[in-house]
Amino acid sequence: MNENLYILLRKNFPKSKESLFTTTPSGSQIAYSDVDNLTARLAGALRTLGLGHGDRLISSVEKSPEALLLYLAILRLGAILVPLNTAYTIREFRYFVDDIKPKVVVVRPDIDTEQESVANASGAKIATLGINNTGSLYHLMLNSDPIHAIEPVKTSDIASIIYTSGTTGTPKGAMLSHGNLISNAVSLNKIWGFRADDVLMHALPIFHVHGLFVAVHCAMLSGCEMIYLPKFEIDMVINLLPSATVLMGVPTFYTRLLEDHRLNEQICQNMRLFISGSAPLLPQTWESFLTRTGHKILERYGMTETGMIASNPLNGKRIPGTVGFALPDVTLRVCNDDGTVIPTNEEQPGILELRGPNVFEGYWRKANSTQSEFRKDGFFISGDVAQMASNGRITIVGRKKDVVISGGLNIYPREIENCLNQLSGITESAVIGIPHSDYGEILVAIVAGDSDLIPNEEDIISLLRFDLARFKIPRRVFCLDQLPKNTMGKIQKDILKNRYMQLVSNS
Ligand code: MCA
Ligand code: AMP
Repeated sequence: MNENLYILLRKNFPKSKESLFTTTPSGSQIAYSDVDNLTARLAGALRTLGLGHGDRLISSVEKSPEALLLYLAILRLGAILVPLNTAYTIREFRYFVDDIKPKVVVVRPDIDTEQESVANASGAKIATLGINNTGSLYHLMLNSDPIHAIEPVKTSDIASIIYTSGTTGTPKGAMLSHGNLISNAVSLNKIWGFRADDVLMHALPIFHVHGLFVAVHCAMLSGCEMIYLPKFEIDMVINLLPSATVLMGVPTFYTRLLEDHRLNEQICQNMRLFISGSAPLLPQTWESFLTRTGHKILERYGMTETGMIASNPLNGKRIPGTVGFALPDVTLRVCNDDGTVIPTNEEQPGILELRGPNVFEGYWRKANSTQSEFRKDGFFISGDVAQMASNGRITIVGRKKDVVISGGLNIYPREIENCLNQLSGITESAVIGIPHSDYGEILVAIVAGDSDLIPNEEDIISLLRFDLARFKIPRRVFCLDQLPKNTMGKIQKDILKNRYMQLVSNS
């Protein structure tokens, strides 16, 4: 079925003029009846900037309803959205611009001159977009002819490229097609029972699959309202929870809610569903949430490259510590490292592999990386270690890949180690994840080398901040004479984890 995702979303807009698409805590509202017109006008503005079918647009803007309309306008044109975390440093921003070669770059109205010169050097057109209709894109929209036609696309045409850091330390752009996004959206909307009278509390960032696709598509396919928050801010969430029916979040949302004495059954009385994903939800968080609110959090599992893969059931048993069953159309198997399938009745842990219409089209300009993550029969190798029960229920028991998940953000140690190894005196480093009650895991770095030359902890952290977004900065840096290694010369991160666990946890 060749269909532009926007057409599918639009088919489900409610007919009533009053039905709201987004409301914000500051009181701004967008009605579904205005979305088509607004996005047609934004598409006109983007076309004036030269954006067309298959062209890439990088957006590095604050979360706002306007930024969501930008996404929809890009879909309409058959162009490709590449959303970036605004926390990225200029070094990171330059990498993405060089890799993507965008036709248009959209940044905040208070654009810094470094970003401007990076975008200029790439030959891209620059526009700005802020909250409350600020920025040059809005003015362009007022002066451009709307484009009402919707670009026909093929199922495999790319709608968005989302960066995910790589185990090599180099971020890779996962190309997600209209077909990928449609299949996942339709499945999730159905299995989670979304309906027109739902009100989704949207507190996630919109530069990841979770906030941009999983949450937004579920809401739009049922034509329901979103309480659209700039970020997860506990007072705002607690105050608005009584007006919501669904919350989608990372485990940190739930641990922060539990830390707040105002969380109780009463403020959740209109809620029908709490969904968690992007990182493991601890069973004790699940139990405490049930005790405090009477709600069983529904945990699901996914990846940038695949969208959602498995989910606990809406009706049926939600088991803490498990991520439920494969989504419709998704085939899962658990394999040994060499790809041989472990029979389900053995219930042995192995690498989870999957196939389905949700699986991405490959990494942008990285054909070799793409090839190495697929089996010959088309199964994608997730890198997560899972166990499948004989009824198909999946438990994620670990990760084969060296990644730390902090507050739902995936951080690849190699990227930070590469930066550390360039600092004076440091000959080798290891970045590890230490369990943390708020973020799930936090980063700790251990460096070794010439102790006379190695900068002190504070200086190392300051130096890293030039290169890395702040969420990638280790909380602590320790210096050793030597890092522990096995007989093959590989750094033994498990030994380091055990050693620093007690010292650092929750500091
Ligand atoms: C912010 N900081 C972090 C994180 N977020 N540090 C580590 N891990 C984080 N996740 C740092 C900031 O740089 C800042 O550092 C300080 O913490 C406070 O920043 P603030 O903005 O106040 O952050 P926060 O309120 O603590 O935010 C935590 C958060 C947020 C609410 C958990 O990170 C969040 O919304 N995470 C969701 C991420 C997400 O959507 N993940 C989905 C991707 P300093 O003080 O040094 O400046 S995975 C995905 O899409 C797949 C498909 C899936 O399965 O869902
Ligand atoms: P990302 O690469 O940012 O898309 O993150 C995807 C990774 O997050 C997966 O490969 C898992 O390691 C992890 N993940 C997502 N959801 C869950 C979950 N419910 N439980 C455990 N890990 C999860």
